[in-house]
Amino acid sequence: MRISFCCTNTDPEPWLTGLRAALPLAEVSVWQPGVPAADYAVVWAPPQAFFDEQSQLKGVFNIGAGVDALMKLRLPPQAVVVRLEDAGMAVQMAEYVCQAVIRHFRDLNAYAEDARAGRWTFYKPRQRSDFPVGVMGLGVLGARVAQALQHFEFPVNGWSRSPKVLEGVHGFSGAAQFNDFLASSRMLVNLLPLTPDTTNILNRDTLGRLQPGGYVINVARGAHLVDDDLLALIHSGHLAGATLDVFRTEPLPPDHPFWQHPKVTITPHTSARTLRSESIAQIADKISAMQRGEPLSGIVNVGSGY
Ligand code: NDP
Ligand code: OXD
Repeated sequence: MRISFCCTNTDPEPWLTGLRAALPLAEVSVWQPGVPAADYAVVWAPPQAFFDEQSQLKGVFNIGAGVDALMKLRLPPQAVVVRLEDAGMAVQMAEYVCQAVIRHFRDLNAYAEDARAGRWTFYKPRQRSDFPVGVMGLGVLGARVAQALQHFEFPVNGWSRSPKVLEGVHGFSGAAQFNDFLASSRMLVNLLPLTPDTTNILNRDTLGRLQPGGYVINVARGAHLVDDDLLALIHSGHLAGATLDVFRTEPLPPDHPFWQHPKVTITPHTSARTLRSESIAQIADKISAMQRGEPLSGIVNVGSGY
């Protein structure tokens, strides 16, 4: 069995070592034009030339949860596309989102600023019931985030394409219930995949439907958010601010207004990092299962784009 590794911005050596250790019978190598045909591919944002040449692949394993970069390419039609499921990302996402929610709810940015200025100031405690959190996307990551937020006793709403029942979460589904979901939420967490249906979904109209003093946490993809609409709604006072981990252009361009905005907190696409050893173990297990002809979870539905 041959495995071809084609991941942009990734040091291949530790991945090759890990994959060879987990699958000792496999020949694992970095893709270069002209290398022999492989059975499986391990990829992150590969070039189109990779699939044009490796058109016989049986399985394509994405070393991330989001497959939007892959979905823009022409893929071999017989290849099964598999994305990472959790692999250590869900707990990271839960801790990141909970800290962003709590930081806003508890006025911790204001306290940090006061401390730097030598001010011993108190802010009035807020009612948790006034801060319902809406989680967009109740998949592997969104469901874990919704569960973690409940530990801090925030009211939690969830929105997904198909109806989902999660204990303690007020569920909404489909386009028909989207406006009700937004109107029931003050803080909004985006954990949707980027697809044609969800591109620009965080815009002036949708964010304008959040409860006044709304707060946006985007940890999915930059192209979900219309940057200028977010800034306009913060400027108008309808939104209190945002925590953003993902951007239309990454790295965020130096002249982008998000860098200096006092009400926008940014991090460099780091809310849930791909963990190498967990990911290799998951991918190796799935390649072995495929070799044995067993069913797999985490298969991407290319028609729906996630
Ligand atoms: P999943 O595929 O497990 O979950 C996706 C969820 O979104 C599902 O609940 C799905 O609904 C819902 N959904 C999809 N399309 C729509 C739609 N049109 N309307 C309403 N709901 C919709 O994905 P994960 O939870 O594993 O990952 C989510 C995203 O998080 C990734 O696609 C990626 O972009 C991002 N991500 C970001 C990271 C970072 O570091 N910033 C790290 C990892 C991932 P249904 O349940 O009905 O299918
Ligand atoms: C992912 C990511 O999709 O890192 O896994 O953004």
